[in-house]
Amino acid sequence: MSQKLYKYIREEVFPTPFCPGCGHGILLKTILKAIDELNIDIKKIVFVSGIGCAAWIPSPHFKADTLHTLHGRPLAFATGIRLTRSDLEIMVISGDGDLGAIGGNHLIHTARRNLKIITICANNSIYGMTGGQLSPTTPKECITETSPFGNWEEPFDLCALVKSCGAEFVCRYTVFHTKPLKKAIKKAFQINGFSFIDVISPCPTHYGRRNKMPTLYDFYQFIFKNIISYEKAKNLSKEELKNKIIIGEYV
Ligand SMILES: Cc1ncc(C[n+]2csc(CCOP(=O)(O)OP(=O)(O)O)c2C)c(N)n1
Ligand SMILES: [Mg+2]
Repeated sequence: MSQKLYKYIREEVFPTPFCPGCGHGILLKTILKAIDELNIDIKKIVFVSGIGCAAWIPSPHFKADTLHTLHGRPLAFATGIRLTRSDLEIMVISGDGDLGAIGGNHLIHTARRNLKIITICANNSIYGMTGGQLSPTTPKECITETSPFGNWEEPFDLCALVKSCGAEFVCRYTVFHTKPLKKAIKKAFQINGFSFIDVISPCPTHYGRRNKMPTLYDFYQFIFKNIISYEKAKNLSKEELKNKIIIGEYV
């Protein structure tokens, strides 16, 4: 982390709770970089998170107002803030399980209402904090704690879901795409509606270890072998898109 960003961090929380190779730390830095480059006073942003490793990105790390809420409920809290404080920016940062599973209803209805809330999903395709159970974004056939013979469920494309509900700005990048990711976070601050940024973030400890990708480098290779742009993906069949990671702007 560059010295410049230390002013946004509660130094007493280091070393971080993240495991070696976890992508959530890269996302943490990219969010702070975007805020720093926009010159926004971090005290004018309320960060809201649910429960999970991803929820630890803002709280306890950010030296700002943070609400560490109930599992699945950050968007409900964020809605309350939006209705009462139009002067503040609101950024929800949480996991694929928190936003897509237990919080799935809040996600679709906040997108439908198109409230001005920036939502960043740190998507590691697993319930990381609780030991690696499958989540709604776990790819088919992946081994998890609760699918030892492979996941047979179709995963959710959270971007497609949120887009269909009426969100204003929807995109996906990975933690290996820090430049477009930072640009997207900066853009989200200019959007006068609901923004959803899905960020593919490796979890070597629970996801990688069980799926022959025990290091961050393994994920790096896997991701660059399987990424495809949203524009190209539009013309491909469901079969051709199997296990592909679609990146870019959906809306
Ligand atoms: C009501 C409730 N149900 C279940 C849990 C247990 N729980 C805590 S975090 C979590 C999953 C977190 O997964 P995700 O949101 O993807 O975050 P990650 O840890 O993967 O970053 C679960 C099931 C809880 N805390 N509260
Ligand atoms: Mg997760």
